[in-house]
Amino acid sequence: MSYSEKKKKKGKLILVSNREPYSHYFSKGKIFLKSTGGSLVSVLDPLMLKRGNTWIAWGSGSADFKVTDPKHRVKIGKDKNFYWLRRIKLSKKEVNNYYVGFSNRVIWPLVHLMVDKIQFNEEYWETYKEINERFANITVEQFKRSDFVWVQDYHLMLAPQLIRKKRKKAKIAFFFHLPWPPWEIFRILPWKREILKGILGADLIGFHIPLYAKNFLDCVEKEFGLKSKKGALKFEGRKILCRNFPLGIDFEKFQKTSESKKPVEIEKEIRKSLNAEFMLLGIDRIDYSKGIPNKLRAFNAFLKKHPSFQKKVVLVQLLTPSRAKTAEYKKLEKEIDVLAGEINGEYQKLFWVPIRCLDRFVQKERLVGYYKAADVALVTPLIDGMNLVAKEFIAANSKNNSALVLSSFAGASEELKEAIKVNPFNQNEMVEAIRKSLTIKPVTKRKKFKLLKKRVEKNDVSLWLENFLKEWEKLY
Ligand code: ADQ
Repeated sequence: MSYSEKKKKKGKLILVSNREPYSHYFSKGKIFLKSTGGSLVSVLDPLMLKRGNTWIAWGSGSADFKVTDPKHRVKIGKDKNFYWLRRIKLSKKEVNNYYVGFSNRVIWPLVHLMVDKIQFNEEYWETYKEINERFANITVEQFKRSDFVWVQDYHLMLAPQLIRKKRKKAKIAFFFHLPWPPWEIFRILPWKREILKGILGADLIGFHIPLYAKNFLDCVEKEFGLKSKKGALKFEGRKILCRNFPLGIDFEKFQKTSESKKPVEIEKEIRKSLNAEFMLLGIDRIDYSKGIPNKLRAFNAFLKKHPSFQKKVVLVQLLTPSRAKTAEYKKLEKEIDVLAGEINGEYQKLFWVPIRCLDRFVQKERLVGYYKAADVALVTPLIDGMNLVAKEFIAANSKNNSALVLSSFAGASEELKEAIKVNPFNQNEMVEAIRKSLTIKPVTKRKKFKLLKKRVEKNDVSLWLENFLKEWEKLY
């Protein structure tokens, strides 16, 4: 029996997140249900089926409110194993201000240290407050005394405190999926105090790595003059614990998928279509934090510096459309397109195209097929909270014969010690890392890969969950 099962009787769980685990949508006049996917949903969904009360989230699917009851709820699961998905309706304007605006145009660039990209806007902030209030009120409506309330991520940083105001004794936790910036950056936010207070409404605050937890505690100290000891501090008479919980992936699922028939066929099909000895792979959402132009420029410089690799190596770059298709993202999409076009124009030969950009979301089996087909994964974000692509790539390669080039500025870099580390801003280092990844001795490569795999397997998403719940339940 797992830890969470043993503790099941201790109280039910209310999850509060911007994104819903399932959405209903119309297609050809019919209504379909789809999982919104991701490692997090795949681990939180079974947990919720076992001990969930309600999952509160924005109902973003086109048919979401066609299937809900009068209380905007839809039942997920059946018999004893079920939970309610309580959907929150947001108007177009609210989505634009709270989600596209405050979350993605203010907080996202701020925590990714790109201050010149922040679009400060009072209306975004006002709506962010309103929507957090709405999430908090609905949580309180669903709340029973023994419930545990777990708020997720940067869209809902005010919610813990707003819930606390109405339910003083509630057991509240918060997990932040992005990097937390140093005080020198954070302090420019006009609403810094309210945001910190909001998060401090939780009893347990989780980050991916120690650096982010340290930065957060430093901000709290600078803003409120509160000192912490081993991650613990007192705020408004309550004890709060702040710690790191590095998120992992569902290792077993990736490994199993990678050994099944379809990904193996897809792997062969991809390799055949490339007509090259080596395949480099990039998989990123189209976002400036992912450093895609830097990667393409480095590949260009690599081909220039090491012409013997021309006609031998292809970079396959999968691009996932980002959360909100804003003008900034469209600009980046164009930049990537132009860059790839220029590089291809310069080097392309008969039967060899150096860069292939594929702008689409692919199904899991195809994604694993790409991971398997690659000799090297180039995971080179300028900064990233964790980066799950690096971990998925490791789990999906059953032959242990690939190499991972990883940005030192991805949270995953702390754990994945055997990867070839790079500073994505340093082009020479990037070029050298690509060369190294393609020429590394097979024995060394295998040895390093096996070590990486061990880590990803051990620190998988269930361990993350187990550790988080254990720490949280210990507080009461
Ligand atoms: P993201 O910025 O979305 O997440 P990441 O952790 O890499 O970044 O997760 C991306 C996910 O999307 C992966 O599971 C990947 O498989 C999938 N994906 C990407 N492109 C795809 C494609 N073309 N087709 C199908 N699937 C695709 C944020 C933070 C990260 C943090 C996570 C989790 O920015 O730093 O790791 O949350 O906390």
